[in-house]
Amino acid sequence: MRSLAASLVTLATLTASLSWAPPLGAQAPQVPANPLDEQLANQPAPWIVPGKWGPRGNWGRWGEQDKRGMLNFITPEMIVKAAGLVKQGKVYPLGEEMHGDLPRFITPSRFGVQVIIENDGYDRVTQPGQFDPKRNQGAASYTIMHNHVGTHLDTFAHIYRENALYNNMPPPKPVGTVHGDAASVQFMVGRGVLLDVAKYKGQDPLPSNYWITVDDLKNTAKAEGVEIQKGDILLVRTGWRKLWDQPGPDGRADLAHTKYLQPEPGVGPDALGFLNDMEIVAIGSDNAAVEWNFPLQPGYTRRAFGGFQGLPLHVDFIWNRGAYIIEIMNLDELAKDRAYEFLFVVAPLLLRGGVGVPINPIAIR
Ligand code: UVW
Repeated sequence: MRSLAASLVTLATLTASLSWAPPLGAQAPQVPANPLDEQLANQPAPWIVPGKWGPRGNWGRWGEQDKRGMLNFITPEMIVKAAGLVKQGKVYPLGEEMHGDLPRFITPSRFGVQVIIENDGYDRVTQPGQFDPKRNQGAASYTIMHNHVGTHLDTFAHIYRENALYNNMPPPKPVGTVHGDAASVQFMVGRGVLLDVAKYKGQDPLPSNYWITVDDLKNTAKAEGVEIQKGDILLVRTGWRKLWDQPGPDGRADLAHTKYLQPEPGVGPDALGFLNDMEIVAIGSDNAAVEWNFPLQPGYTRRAFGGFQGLPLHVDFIWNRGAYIIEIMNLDELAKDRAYEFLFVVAPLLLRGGVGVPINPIAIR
């Protein structure tokens, strides 16, 4: 009985990991290299090139105790300038609604959000169906939620190497993580720029596993008549979010979200140098991981940076540069209005120990 339970746990763990990890070699024939990936094969990974301020890219740039990384780059003057983009008073919520079947990856271990109404709440003071005019009625709820579902911010504790987070902070532990957590972010306010690559390429959504090149980013900005500036928060639209609710081949609801859970279009690692030069503080997208080849195409072996098999944009942004990643955004209204630059605001839940945090970013113009 015990060994049956152990096997079931192993099977469940294996199923969970297979939903995004490369399948075992025997099951997945090798896939030829993407030529863009091959071109970067002999380039050093950005995080192994010594930084200007310390042993890594931005480590030490804002002092040894700093927990906010690139957010320090945005000065009060830059916020005043970004606020000057507000001309119409139009506000765009960029978060997905949170519910039991919200977009997410790494299923089934990442379940939907469960909101539970407490069952001994205010209504207990009256009998069911009765109303006491001398009292109010009310309710309260609690929530069970994975922190990396729906629209969420990845904090520094999410990705680390060599047993240290960005800025040499200690890695997260089950209780008492206070480094690189959601509470350390405090706020994110600055100039936001939407790069609607799906519109620029005339394919909405972009094809599965499409590599968004650095030229795609620059050319999209040019086509939109907007300039990418130092310290920006860049939002890259792929159009992929609409696939979450696509019906199955029989035209009925696809509860497995088969189309969404394919390798998604995303930003290729050739863009990392440019994003670093432009001091990009955060990058967000309407896909699951912002970057190219997530989930990893079955049978694919990565070539860039000497065959690094992790997520290069995640390592460079979060670990090396102390920059932020926002995933599963809803950028459709902004795109519809061709709103390409705006004041961007995130006030994350100050969740101590939260490695990720669901957010509803706001664009205002
Ligand atoms: C990745 O970082 C790939 O995604 P998430 O934040 O959902 O774990």
